[in-house]
Amino acid sequence: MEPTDLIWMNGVFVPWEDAKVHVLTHGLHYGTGVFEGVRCYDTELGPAVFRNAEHVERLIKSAKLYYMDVPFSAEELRAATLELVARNGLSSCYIRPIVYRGYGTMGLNPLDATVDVTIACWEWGVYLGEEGASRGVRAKVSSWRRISPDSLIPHAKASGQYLNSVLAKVDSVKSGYDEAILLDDHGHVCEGTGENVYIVRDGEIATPGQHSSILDGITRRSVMQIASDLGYRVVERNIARAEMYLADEVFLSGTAAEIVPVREVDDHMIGTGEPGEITRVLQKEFDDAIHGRSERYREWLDPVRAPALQTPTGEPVGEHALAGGDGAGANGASGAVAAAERITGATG
Ligand code: PPE
Repeated sequence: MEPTDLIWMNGVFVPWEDAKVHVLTHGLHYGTGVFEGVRCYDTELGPAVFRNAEHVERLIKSAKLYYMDVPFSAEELRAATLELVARNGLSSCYIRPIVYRGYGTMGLNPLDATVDVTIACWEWGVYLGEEGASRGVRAKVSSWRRISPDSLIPHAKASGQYLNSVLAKVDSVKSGYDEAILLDDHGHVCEGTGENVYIVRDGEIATPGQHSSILDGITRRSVMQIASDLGYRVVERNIARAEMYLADEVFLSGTAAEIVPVREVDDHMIGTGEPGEITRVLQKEFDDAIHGRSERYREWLDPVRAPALQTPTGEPVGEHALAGGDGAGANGASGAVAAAERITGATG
C-alpha cells in the first residue's frame, strides 16, 4: 500500500503516519466497527466519487445496526470524503471510511465506549488481478457458510463479520483458486468474500435476493439498474449451487472488484470458459458509467473539487475543479497540494 498525505480522523486531517489508535481500542478487540469501500474515478468531469451519498448512507445504517450513533451528519461525511481526495491530490483511489468503538472502555457492553470515525484513501488497483478482470477468475464454493442472520447481521458491513470472509478467502487461495463463493445457511448461493454474485441462464440474469444473507451491494444496485436499462431480465431469487455449474455465465460485482467474470466454479468450466457476452456488455457499460462517459448515470458521480483556498485573513479565494491529480496547470490541484503541505508541515 502506497501511503497518501492525509487521513481524516474525527473531523481533522492528520498526516498518514500519525493516523494511529491505542492498542486497547474496543473495535480492535471485538470487531465493533462498520466500514465502507468506495471508489473515486478519473472521469470526464474530473475526479469523482462513485455513489458517495449511498455509501455514506449504508455506513450510517450499518452503524445503527450495531448501536453506534455517528457523530457526523451524512453531508459532513460526504463532504469530508471529497475534501480528503482533493487534499491528497488523487485523481482515482479507493476510499475507506470506518466508524468504530474507540479507546477507554473494555468488555462486551460497548455502549459507553466512544464512537470514532476515520476516512482514508489510497490508490488500489485491480482487486482480483488484471487477468481475473479480463479472462475471469476461478472460484471455489467454500466449506464456510456465509454468516447467518441468526448470529450476525449480513446487511451490516461490520468489521468483525469479515472474519467469515477471511476464512473463506484464505481457504480458497490456499487451495489454488482466486476467490471463494459462500453458500448461505440454507445452502443457497450467497456471495463472494467481498462481492455479490450473479448467474446468467438463457439470457436471464439472476442474483440472490435481500433475504439471502447478502450484503446489499451498491455495485449490485448499479449492475441491476444498468442491466434492466439495457433490456435484460434481472431476477432476485434463490440459486442452487449446481445452477452455477450449469450457467452460461457467472460474474461477481463489488466496489473493489468492480465486475469480474467467473470462468470456473469448483473446476467446472462455466459456459465456454471465456467471459460471457452479457458479462462483457455489463463490464463495458459499468466502465462507461464510472468514468462519466454515460450521461444517463452522471448522477452517480460526486465530483471532487479542490478545497477552497484561504487567504491569510481567512477569506476564501475561490474553488477550482481538480484537473487530474498531476497538478499540471490546475490552480485547484496545486492548491490542494499546498493545503496538504501546510498540514503535514512538509517543506518543498
Ligand atoms: N459482499 C461483501 C461481503 C462485500 O464485502 C462487498 C464489498 C460486496 C458484497 C459488494 O458491495 P459493494 O461494494 O457495495 O458493491 N466489499 C468491499 C470490501 C473489499 C475488501 O477487500 O476490503 C469493497 O468492495 O470495497
